[in-house]
Parts: sequence; C-alpha cells; structure tokens
Amino acid sequence: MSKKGLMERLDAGEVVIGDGGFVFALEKRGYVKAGPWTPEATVENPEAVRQLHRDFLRAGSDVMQTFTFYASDDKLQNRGNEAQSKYSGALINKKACDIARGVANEGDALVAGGISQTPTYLSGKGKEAVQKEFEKQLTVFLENKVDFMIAEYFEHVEEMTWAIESVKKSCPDMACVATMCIGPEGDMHGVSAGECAVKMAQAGADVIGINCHFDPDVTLAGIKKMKEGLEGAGFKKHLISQPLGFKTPDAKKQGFIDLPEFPFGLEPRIITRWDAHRYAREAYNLGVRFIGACCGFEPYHIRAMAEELAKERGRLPEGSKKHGMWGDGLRQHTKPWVRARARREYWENLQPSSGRPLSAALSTPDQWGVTQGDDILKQHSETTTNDELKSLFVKH
Ligand code: CBH
Ligand code: ZN
Repeated sequence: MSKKGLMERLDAGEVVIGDGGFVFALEKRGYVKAGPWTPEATVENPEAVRQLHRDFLRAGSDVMQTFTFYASDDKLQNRGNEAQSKYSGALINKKACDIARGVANEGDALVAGGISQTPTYLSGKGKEAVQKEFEKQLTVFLENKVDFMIAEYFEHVEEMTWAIESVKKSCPDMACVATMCIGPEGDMHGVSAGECAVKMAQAGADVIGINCHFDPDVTLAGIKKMKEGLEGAGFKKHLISQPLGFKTPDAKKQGFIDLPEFPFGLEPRIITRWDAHRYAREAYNLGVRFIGACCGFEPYHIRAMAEELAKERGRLPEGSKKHGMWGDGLRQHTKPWVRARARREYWENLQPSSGRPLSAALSTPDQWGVTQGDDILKQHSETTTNDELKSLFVKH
C-alpha cells in the first residue's frame, strides 16, 4: 500500500494532524528524565514509546514523529548524561525509526524523522561542528527511509537555517518541515518572527512554523507574523503549528522554560480538550494545514482536534468511538444534571476552576536574559557540581 506523501496531502489542501508531546508524556510515566529530556527509552522501553504512538494514531494523528528529540551525540553526553556511551546516538535514532514505522503502518500515518537544537550551538562551536551533529542523525533517517524530516525546537534562526541546510544536503528527496520554538517576539538573538520565517524559506524549508514554548494562542500569533513575513517576501509556503498544551499568557520571549512552574508544576496550566477544539479551528482559519502539538498535549487533545476538523477531513478517528462529540456520551449518564451537560454550548462556555484558592492566574517569569553567545550558556560533558549549583541558587 503506498501512502500519499506529506507535500501531496498539503498541496491537495488536506489537513494533516500531528502528534502530541513525547518527552513530557513519557517523563510523567517514568521513562524519560526531566532535565536532559533525551529519548533513550527507544532502547530501554520500546513498548512505552510504541504505546504512545498507538494512542496518538488512534486519536487521529497522521504523523508519527520518531522519538528522537535531543538525540544528537553532544546532547546524549552533555552534563553527565550517559545515554550516548551506553547505546550511541545512532542506535537510539534507529530504534525510534523502527518503532514509529511499525505503528504508522497500522494506519495511514507518515513517519517524520526529527532533529533539534544542539549544545554545540549553545556553546558557540560554530557551523561545521553543529552540522556534523545533525548529519550523524540524518544518516540514520535516510537509511531508515522516514517519509519526511522535521527540524524542530530551534530558538535561534541561525542554527535553524544550518539545520535546514543539513536536511536538504543529507536527505535531498525528503520534504523539510521546520519549526522554531519562538513566539511573536521572535528569536533569542532579536530576529523578528517574520524575518525568521523568511530565512527558513530561503534556506529551503517546505513547511514553516512554530513548535513548543508557548500556548496555542501565542503560537498562532507568532505564526501569523511568520505568514505575513513570508507573503511580504513573495514566498508561498505551507504552515505548521505545534504549540504547548499549557496556557502561557504570562511567558516572555523564552517561553515556558522561564516560568517558575517549569517543568514540575505546570499542571494547573494544562489546556482542556475544549481548548484543543478551539485551537484546531483557529489554526485552520489562519490557513495552517499541518496542525499538530508539542509538550503537554496528550492523545485526548489530539482526538479533540480531529473531532473539530472532522468535516474538513471527512472522517473521525478510531478513538472517537469511545467519546461522542461535544459531550454527547453524557446523555447516557445516570444523573440528570450531568445529562444536562450533553451539549456543545455547555463545554464551549465553561470557565474551569483550578480548585487552588491561593493560585494566581499569572506568574513572574525568570528572565535571566542569557542566550547563545553568553559564557554561562557554554555546555560541557561533566555534570553540574554542587558548588556550581550553589552559585545559581544565589543568583536566583
Ligand atoms: O518530545 C516531543 O514531543 C518532541 N517532538 C518535542 C519536544 S519539545 C521539548 C522541550 C524540552 C525543554 C527543555 O530543553 O528543557
Ligand atoms: Zn515541546
């Protein structure tokens, strides 16, 4: 069975639904360590990774992203991480390809390989060294015949364009999707969102947008700026959005990383499935056709997106059989006041409470204001010492 490719689907005007957040979901389940966030679970716990892919497929995802986030050798051995010495980046990436392909073939989904920002870039080691890290990963994606590539989670457009160049060079026949983890304020070196998008297009990206760092509203505001930048420069490109499943109206330029709740206290900010409905509709209305998600999005959020766009897509996901659009299943509830909630207006207008009497709506982000080029962002292979930590506690 030959599947339609990504560009074929997008060029035909189809909606492509992405998957949700892997490192966040698998951290909560005990298979990923928060901090390094590396995906050695592809070797250590392949069943856990496979099941999450299956859950997203069942929820309506058309794309299985290989679980290869941060799987560059320099990241797998950064700050005391021993993943690379145990398994090698190549093995982790290969196993991720096998798992994603197996699940994709249980449905009509495509497999997307992935590369992301590197410690080598943060440390200022230059283009050649950074691209060497990418190219080691891309060799594996080429050998394992992923359907297309996503270069995601870049906060500096300079490294983003190096990644796109590497994809074009190593995997010339694959579509190249590129997402930066920025908001409407642009990248960490002060390049505007519109200008970032233009540079991404010039480097050769086929699908352009934003992932992670901000909630759906802020992400779409950033993508709107990218869209305007692209149109102004005469580019016609497909757009992608893969926002956080956490509300971040108070985040500044560095996104949710800067919020005091990151990463272990974010739960009160989790979006509801109804927020996910609204996100899918607003992304669609903005002209985004690769509508996906990042950290915090669980399979039920993806199902809500697929349900919102069921008419446009001409189908409902398998997972909807146990759902019922807009709370319809509640008509089978025993209690009458719960049956009274079996309607769209009820859920659409709900303002959910947090149940936390002292919880404020907004927090104050850290805003240390450091980024690539500053000494404090230089990385090393040894783990952070207690003395180093102490000096950070004081600064805090
Ligand atoms: O795991 C995934 O779903 C990936 N496709 C994207 C992860 S974005 C991860 C953010 C990590 C934040 C950090 O470096 O602290
Ligand atoms: Zn993310």
